[in-house]
Amino acid sequence: MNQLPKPNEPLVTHIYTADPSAHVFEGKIYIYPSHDLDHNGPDNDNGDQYAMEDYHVLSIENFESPVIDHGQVLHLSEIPWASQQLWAPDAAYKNNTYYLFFPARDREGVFRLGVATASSPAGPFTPQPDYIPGSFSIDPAVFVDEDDRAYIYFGGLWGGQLEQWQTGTFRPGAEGPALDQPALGPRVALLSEDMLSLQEVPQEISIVDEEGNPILAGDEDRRYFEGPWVHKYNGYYYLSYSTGTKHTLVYAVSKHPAGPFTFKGEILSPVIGWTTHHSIVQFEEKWYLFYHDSSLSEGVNHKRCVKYTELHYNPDGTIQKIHPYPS
Ligand code: FUB
Repeated sequence: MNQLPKPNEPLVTHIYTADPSAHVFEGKIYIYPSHDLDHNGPDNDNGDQYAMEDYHVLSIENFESPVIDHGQVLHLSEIPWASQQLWAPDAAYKNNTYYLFFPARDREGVFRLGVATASSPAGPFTPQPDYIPGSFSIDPAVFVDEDDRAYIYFGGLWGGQLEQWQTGTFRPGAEGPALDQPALGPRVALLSEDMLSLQEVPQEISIVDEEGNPILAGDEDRRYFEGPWVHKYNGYYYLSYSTGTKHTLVYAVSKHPAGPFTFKGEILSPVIGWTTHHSIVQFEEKWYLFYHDSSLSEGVNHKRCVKYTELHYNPDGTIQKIHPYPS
């Protein structure tokens, strides 16, 4: 029987995978990635090359066991409102149900967030007939807090259309803030008890520096681009995300799930390929970072591979920076 690949190596090689959202469900680690298509079409800043059409679920029993691919758990053709591009998903468990949250373009080409349900973490997932009302942009990440409240974080620049939602309604072609103005933040909203709708209008999250000044749009080393993930450690909420143009993962912390979050530093230095996108999960006593790069395709931006590595905290709660290509 195959063993788990080593840290910083592709988790699977029979398909291209990206955007891994890892969770511990039923004592195992389940990974909900995007499934990249193996095509040779054009590559642009709108992200047209990310033309994904379905989702697979991966799982590992522990860090010594092989990866199981549970196969296709949801296809674009089963989602009545979606027209294309099944981008980064996440999963959550509540009400004895597993929920898969995912972005896709609707019939007008606008990114929305959908939800599908299953009785098993390995799916298959049954989509709701329409997208979540009031949802927009990409990269949903759902955090269920200790009090059982579930928050959905989302948003991405450029092809993810967040700039076009600054006023709360969709303004095609709208640009982001000037470089000396506060950067756009991810959005957060409380989910309804049944996890199928938003309980409130999404709020913008503020990310500030140690002096409380907002991170500016021109500060590409620190400003939010896409791929939010929230986890809790020692009573603090950690918001981690991708800087996009700098190809790094960074994080900020807060005492409150909706922030403001104080910027802390880099988690992962630049990867091979344009995007990286991640999740952070505790399994038994250790913490792990799941992320992706394009090493499996030798650098093709939309043919990515999911990887993992151990993540360590310093005594003051800061995260030790990880190098994706240790020598
Ligand atoms: O996988 C498509 C998009 O690329 C995701 O939604 C982004 O986070 C980036 O990884």
